[in-house]
Parts: sequence; structure tokens; C-alpha cells
Amino acid sequence: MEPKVNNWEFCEKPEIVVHETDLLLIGGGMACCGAAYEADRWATPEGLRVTMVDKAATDRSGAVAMGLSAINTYLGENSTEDYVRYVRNDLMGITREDLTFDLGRVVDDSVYLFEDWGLPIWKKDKEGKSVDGARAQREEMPSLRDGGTPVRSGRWQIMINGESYKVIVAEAAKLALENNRKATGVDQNHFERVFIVKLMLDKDDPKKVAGAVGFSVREHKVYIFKCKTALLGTGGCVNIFKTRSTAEGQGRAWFPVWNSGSNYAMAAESGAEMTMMENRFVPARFKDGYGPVGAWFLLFKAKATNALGEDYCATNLEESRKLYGKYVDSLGTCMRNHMMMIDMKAGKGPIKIHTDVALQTLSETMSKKEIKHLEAEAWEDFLDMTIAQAGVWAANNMEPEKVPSELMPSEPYLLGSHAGCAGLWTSGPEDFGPDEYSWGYNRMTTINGLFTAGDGVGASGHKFSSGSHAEGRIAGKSMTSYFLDTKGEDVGYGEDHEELAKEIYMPMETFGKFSGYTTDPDINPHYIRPAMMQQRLQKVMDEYVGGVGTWYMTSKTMLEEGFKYLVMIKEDALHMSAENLHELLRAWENFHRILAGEAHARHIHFREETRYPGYYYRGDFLAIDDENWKCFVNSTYDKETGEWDVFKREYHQLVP
Ligand code: SFD
Ligand code: AMP
Repeated sequence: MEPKVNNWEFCEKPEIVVHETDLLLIGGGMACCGAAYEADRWATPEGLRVTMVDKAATDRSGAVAMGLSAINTYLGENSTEDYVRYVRNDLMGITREDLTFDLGRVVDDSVYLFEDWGLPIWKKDKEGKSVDGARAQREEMPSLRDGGTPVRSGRWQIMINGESYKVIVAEAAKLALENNRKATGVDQNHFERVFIVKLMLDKDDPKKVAGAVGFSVREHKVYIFKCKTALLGTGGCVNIFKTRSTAEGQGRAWFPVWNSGSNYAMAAESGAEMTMMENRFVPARFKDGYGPVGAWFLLFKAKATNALGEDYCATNLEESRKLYGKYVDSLGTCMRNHMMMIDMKAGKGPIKIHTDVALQTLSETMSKKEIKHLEAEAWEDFLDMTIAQAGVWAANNMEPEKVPSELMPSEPYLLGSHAGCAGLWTSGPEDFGPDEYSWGYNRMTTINGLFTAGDGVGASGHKFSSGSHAEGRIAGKSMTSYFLDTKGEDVGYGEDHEELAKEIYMPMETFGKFSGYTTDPDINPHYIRPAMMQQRLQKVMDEYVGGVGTWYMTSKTMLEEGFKYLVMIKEDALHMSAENLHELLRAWENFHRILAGEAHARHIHFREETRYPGYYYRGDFLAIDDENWKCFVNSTYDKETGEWDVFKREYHQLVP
């Protein structure tokens, strides 16, 4: 097919806005809000300009958009070493322990800040009774910083009334940006609804970042940011696999559908080293609404069984030990999934979580008023975080105190902050870990000046909302050091602004030029619409890279067949069309999803074992193989040739 060209004949040429800054924060989620807060503390006094650009409205953007009902990483009385052991166990023995240790020693300070900024955190009163966050605030119970006792659901998790969690964290970030704006005299340093699609590198040194480009999803504007250092804080990747939700429900997922793998795709295209991109997270969730299970298992002490009433984690333990040995004992997240899937595949489903039994048991020692409050908390757990699950209960006339709910493993997501560890290979702290893990600036990638945090940092999961914020703070401070240390060195990209705008708006020119060729603009031999391209990608990933359609099974032969389609999908993506700015957003999300999906598949193809049973299986290497594969799998991508170089990196155990 003829390559598409853009001469602005069929779509309006956008205005090109150029913004120069020093520290650019790409994203407005937990990581970038942490970075904005911390960068203001260190960069503003030095007169450095800080800018945030977010794809959405920062108050309600990213994974915490709907709020959360718990903070899953708060160490409190736990040691940092134990945190490293917990993360290592849950991620099947391979993590960058320097990054996890470094995060563990600072994360609680972010939680103290959240409480200072108004986040209602549940507390234990003098009798040891739970008091929800709003009442604890009203009764001025001691803050965590002042020794207050949180209500723990699990060893690492604390309960919150978190519907407005993101609004609270975003407000602090925006105040920090405003303080910086005033101090540095710039007109604007917070851009919302601007989707960044490409990083730009220094024209003389392709191992150095020099800027980023994107477009407004509301106005005909292309934004070009010139910067010396940038933070990629754009979250994880959702909707690369066929989803369990279908048709009218398509779009319902657990992780946010608007996080489209930009972190991984833009970094890969810049040549940054990736790590553990074979890892994924397959969360067990309340069926159809994708409601999380943590609070139910940990706070409400609910049990999950197969349809025969058996605890599948007990009945399948020894069977699982045959392939996964000692790894079954810590019953990590993927292992719990694995044992559930054994029963589901054996027809012992549906799997049910017994919310009714849990609430009835808890209410045995409670007053009527306390029971009413408990039932409200049961609903609030989802109303604070995954509203649709409360919707599914209501729509199905289900009262959790009366009937159990069905659980289902969802489609896979790529992320680095939750119970997964895909992402970029970054420098760790100077004071903890082997030399090869640190190259100057904490959380800097292998591209100088390019940093990442949260879902962007690979090989160090279980950071969650609080850890992503704290990691953003670490990066914000390091970016300031990097800028000051490289003050005399100029950077500048070579890209032409007009050519960048043409490339970005190509799908709109394509639609304008060819949509009249057929009677139905959806059916056209000259282009493919983004929604269809997404469906194609999801189908190929599902069938060849271990989606729900194959019970997460794949192999060398399946992957190699899949690669043929992925290469064609990359070619065909150049012929996507976009009728409006929303479809242009969808088109560029696909470009990012396709590359993130390919990275995932290339890494799974390289790692010849099944390290994460319950997340995915290599049918040709079903067992865990510590002898050959207790190591990191890293890669770099060459966007000119489309070639991936995938290789091993040594794992060092730092905490006994
Ligand atoms: O219940 C671009 N998470 C939970 N963490 C907890 O601490 N407690 C919980 O209770 C958690 N639960 C939970 C969680 C997530 C979700 C979706 C649900 C339930 C339903 C995990 C945390 O939320 C997660 O770890 C962090 O938020 C990750 O932070 P970060 O910063 O890595 O990602 P982000 O917050 O999603 O922000 C991404 C930002 O980037 C923007 N963006 N901007 C410009 N250009 C682009 N190309 C962009 N692409 C994305 C987004 O707009 C956003 O601002 S439970 O499951 O455990
Ligand atoms: P989730 O709701 O699945 O996202 O999990 C939230 C938190 O609870 C994470 O820290 C999980 O590791 C933890 N968690 C979830 N289910 C269990 C379980 N069955 N046992 C122990 N921890 C769990």
C-alpha cells in the first residue's frame, strides 16, 4: 500500500505551541505528582523551571482517578528488609532489591504528607476498635506522623476513605507547580489534556533526552516541549489483550483504560533499556465489575473456594510444588491465581468469595449500629475505587452480606507498580547495591536525563499508590541534581516542528482524504479505524501471547506465529485514520500499545521457563528454572530497523 503523506490538504493544520522548560514531568498521576512536589522543593530555589503535562485532567487522571480504599504500601512497624523479602517472594525471587530497599525507606513519608493534605486514614482507638478516616479526623485522633495507629487490612496495607485521594494529591502537586511558576516567571507550567506521543533525543548525542512532543485532545494544537531532563510517569498498559468485558461492557477493566503503554513505548523508541517486560499482572477480581479482592481477603477475612467448597490454595498446593518447588510456600499473588486456575480448568468453578460468611462472622461481636457501618464499608470499598463493581452488585440484586460473589482472573495488564514488575532499567541509589545497578542519578534510565517512576520502573513491584508517589519524589530530586550537574551542557533535538505535526496528524489527513471513497466510513480499503486496530492487536495478543482465550498459555511456536501478525499490525498501523481528536488519541494509543505488546511478547519468547504461573505459562517450559533463568531479562529496541536485542542481566540478592 502507498505510504500515507500529509500535505494538510484534507485536515486543518494545527497551531504549534513550543514550550521551553528545565524539568519536564510527563504524566499527572501518583509518580508525577510526587515529582512535582519534590522538584519544587529542590529546583525552585535554584530557579529551575518545572513543567507537568498530563493526558487528562490531573485531579482525576491515572489509576487513582476513581479513588482507592486502601494504601497498599505503608511500612510503619515493619523493617525495610522485610519489605524487600515480601516483594521478592511475591515476584517469584527476581527483583532489583536496591530499588525496593530504597523505596521502602522513604515511602511512609509520602503517606504522612497525604494525611497532612487531608486524606482520611482509618485509625485504631484506645480500645483497639477501628474508626474510619472521616471520624478519626473529626475527633482529631493522632496522625500517623505523631504515632497514630492505622487500621491495617494486611501486614503492608492500611485502610483509607480514599474517594478523593487523587484530588488531594493533585492539589498539592498543582500548588507546587504554581509556586514554581511564580518563582520562575513562566506563563504556564501545567498542561492538561495533552497526550505526549514521542520523546526527542539530542541531535549530537542520541543517548541524551532533549524534549517531547504531543497534541491537545481538545484543541487543534501540537505541543513541543524543550527540556534538559524529563520524567516518564505515564503509568502502565491496559487493553493490549482481549478483555473479559465485551460489547457494551468493553472499556470496563481493572487498571485504567487510559494508560496505554506510553511509558514503555516511548522509552523503547528512545533506545532506553527495558527490563522484565515478560512480566504482567493478571489480577483475580470480582467478576465483570473488576472489583479488587485485597480488602475482602485481608480486612474482612473472606475465604474463596471452588464450587465444591474447597480451599483451592490448600487442595492444589502439593500438585503445584511439583513444578514450582519452594515458590508455592509464600503463596504469592501469581501462585494463588495458579491454584485457582487449576480448579477452573478442571470444571470445579465457579470460584466464589464468601463475602456473606465473612460479614456474618464479623457482625457476631458487633452492635446493630456497628453492623450497619460494616455493611456500608463493604459497599464503600468499591464505591471508593471501582464503582462498577457496586453497580454489578446492584444490577444483579446481590447484597454482599447475604450472597457470595464470583471471582475471575482478568485479562493481563503491563505495570511496574502493583503486583507486577515490567518497566525500564533504571539506576538505583548510590549507597545500596552493586556498582552495575547505579549510574549516577537515582531512577535515571539508560538515556541520560530521562527518568521514570511508578509503573515505569521495572523489576521492583509492590509500590502501589504511595510507593509510586514516593518514587516520583526520588526522581524529582535526582532530576534537579542532574540538571545542576550538567548545567553547561546544551541539548537540542534535530526534529523539524512542521514534520512532527504532519506525522502526528497523519491519521486525520488520511480520514479526510479517503473517507469519501466508500459509503460507510468504517469500511475503507485505504485505512483502518483505531477501534478496529485495537481489536486486531487484542486478538493476536490473546491467541498467541497467552491471553484469557488460551488460559494464559503460550510457547515458542505460538509466539513466533504471533510475531508475524504483530509485524503486519505495525505496518498497517501507519494507515490508521482519525475522524476527530478523540480518534487521533485512540490512534496514537494504539501505536504505544502495539510496541508495549511486542516488547512483552519478545521478552516472554526469550525467557524459557514459566516464572509466573497464574500470570502466563510457557507450555514448552512449564516449570521454574532457577539454574538458567534466575536473572533479569532486559532489552533494547531499534526503531529504525524494528529489531529487538533481548539479553540476560545478573540478579544480585542484597537482603538475606
Ligand atoms: O485495590 C500521560 N492501585 C492501588 N494502590 C494502592 O496503594 N492501594 C489500592 O487499593 C490499590 N488498588 C488499585 C490500584 C489501581 C487501580 C487502577 C485500582 C485499584 C482499580 C495501584 C495504584 O493506583 C498504582 O500503583 C499507581 O497509581 C501507579 O502510579 P503511576 O504514577 O505510575 O501511574 P498513574 O497514577 O496511573 O498515572 C499515570 C499518569 O500518566 C498520564 N498519562 N500523560 C501524558 N502523555 C501520555 N502519553 C500519558 N499516558 C498517561 C495519565 O493521565 C496519568 O496522569 S488495588 O487494586 O490494590
Ligand atoms: P488487590 O485487591 O488484589 O489489588 O490486592 C490489594 C493488596 O492486597 C495487594 O497488596 C495484594 O498483594 C494483597 N492481597 C490481595 N489478596 C491477597 C491474599 N489472598 N492474601 C494476601 N494478600 C493479598
